[in-house]
Amino acid sequence: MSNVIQCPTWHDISKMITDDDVREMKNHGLDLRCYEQVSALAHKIYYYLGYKLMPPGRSWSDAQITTYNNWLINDMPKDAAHQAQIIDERNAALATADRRVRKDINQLDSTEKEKLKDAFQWLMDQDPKTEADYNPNALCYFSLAAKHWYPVPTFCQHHIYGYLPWHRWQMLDFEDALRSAPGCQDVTLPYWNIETGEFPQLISEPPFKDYTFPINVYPDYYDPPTDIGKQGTTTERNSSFQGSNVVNQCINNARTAPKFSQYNGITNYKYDSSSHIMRAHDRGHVGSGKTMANQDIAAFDPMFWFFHCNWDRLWWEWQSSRNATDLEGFKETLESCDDQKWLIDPQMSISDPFSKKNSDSIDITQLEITYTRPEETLEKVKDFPLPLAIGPSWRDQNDGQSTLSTFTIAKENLNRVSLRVKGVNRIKVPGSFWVVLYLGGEEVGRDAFFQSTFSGNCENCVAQAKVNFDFVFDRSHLTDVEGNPKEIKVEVISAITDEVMPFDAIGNPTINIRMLH
Ligand SMILES: [Cu+2]
Repeated sequence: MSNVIQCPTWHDISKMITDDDVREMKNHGLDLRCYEQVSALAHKIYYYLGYKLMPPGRSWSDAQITTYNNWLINDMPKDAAHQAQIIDERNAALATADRRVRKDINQLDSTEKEKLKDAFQWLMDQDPKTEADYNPNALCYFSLAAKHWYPVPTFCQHHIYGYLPWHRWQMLDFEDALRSAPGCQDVTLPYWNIETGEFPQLISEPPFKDYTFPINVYPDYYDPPTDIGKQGTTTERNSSFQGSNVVNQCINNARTAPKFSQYNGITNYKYDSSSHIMRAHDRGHVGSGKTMANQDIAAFDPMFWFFHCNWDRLWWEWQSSRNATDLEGFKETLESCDDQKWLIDPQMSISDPFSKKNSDSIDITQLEITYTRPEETLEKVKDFPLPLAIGPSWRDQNDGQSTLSTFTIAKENLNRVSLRVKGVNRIKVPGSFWVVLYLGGEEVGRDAFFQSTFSGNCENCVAQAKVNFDFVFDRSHLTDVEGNPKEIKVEVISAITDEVMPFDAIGNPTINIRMLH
């Protein structure tokens, strides 16, 4: 036997035991063909197998020993039915476990840090060694991260209504997995308060520092634009977080959103271009590094979990500020024109592969989750260095135009202009990308879009191929000190390949400038 079995049953274990073994152990009063007898002594047997003391002269291969160890880890299932029963019992035990108090990652004490490391490392140790070993349902780091995008099927929901509920279930799923590590039953997932603008120190330590792909994540039919994600490659991260000012600006705008569609950024099934929480999330991904910027593989970077735990916390913070912490209250934040099927339809509201309903995700107190307040940062995040805002709170489709034949522009709006990069066909860009605005040769702002490198493969992405980017600033920035017009330049740059995309290759977007009023 050369391959490790991730979730073996007694059937698999018993096949590794030879008739010679059975004969020899009979003399010691042990029937190796009897499940009850072997499981009762299973850990002691592991000692002899693990140190290759037994069977004498025919010690097991490492793959066999690991398979046996996997059987122990999974509570020694006898057959498939028993395996299912064990999983149910584990879930029931988890449901009654202590409250999950999720803390700021910078607030963890040394015991909590060690436990978190142990739990991550344990999950990584359970990873498949070969593609044949890969089991999407196995409790291992690779399989848990794989639920996000690659390997197929690609479950994650981005830029659609279910984005926040889906990720809430994903965090819970991952936290449960961490809790199945030996001695880690009460570990909780901490969050990275992205508004600090700095990566937390802990993520520079193993096992959070990086992750090496044990097997290839990409399907055979797809040749990705970079090698990260292929077997043996390692995740890559920026040395420091980039773009925190725009992220913070979007978070602050989202905080004031009265309605969920404005908070979430979806109106009439369409991702809109205002400064909402999904935009903040997208920019956060792209500003974190090559792996986090790549939707295909983002979840394999260990920082992904702390990053996403924070979006869940921010959503809860917003829910709390809107009395939307239970389903009835939450429905009040939906606009009358919003379709609610994604939330309440018995089938459509289910988040695959977690088999959980979006409606059940709304009240996290029912899930025993609480969040501590983030640690106050000593150094206040610097102001945006350039006199430019990215996007108004909610740029209405009609902002900057009038339906009246006679009107006056309010004094405070006389100098406010909005520059919209309109109609970027994101399917034509290989993966996530930056949209950078230059005035007079100087970079004054950048926005980002987060997506898979193979977005043409996703029906949702194809249906929403054209996206817009808004920059809002004072009109005076269009001219230099002598009053001469500055050159206006926009670049669309792939965050995966660093390639600058010519406009005629990305659906000929236009740059529209309007006076806002
Ligand atoms: Cu994400």
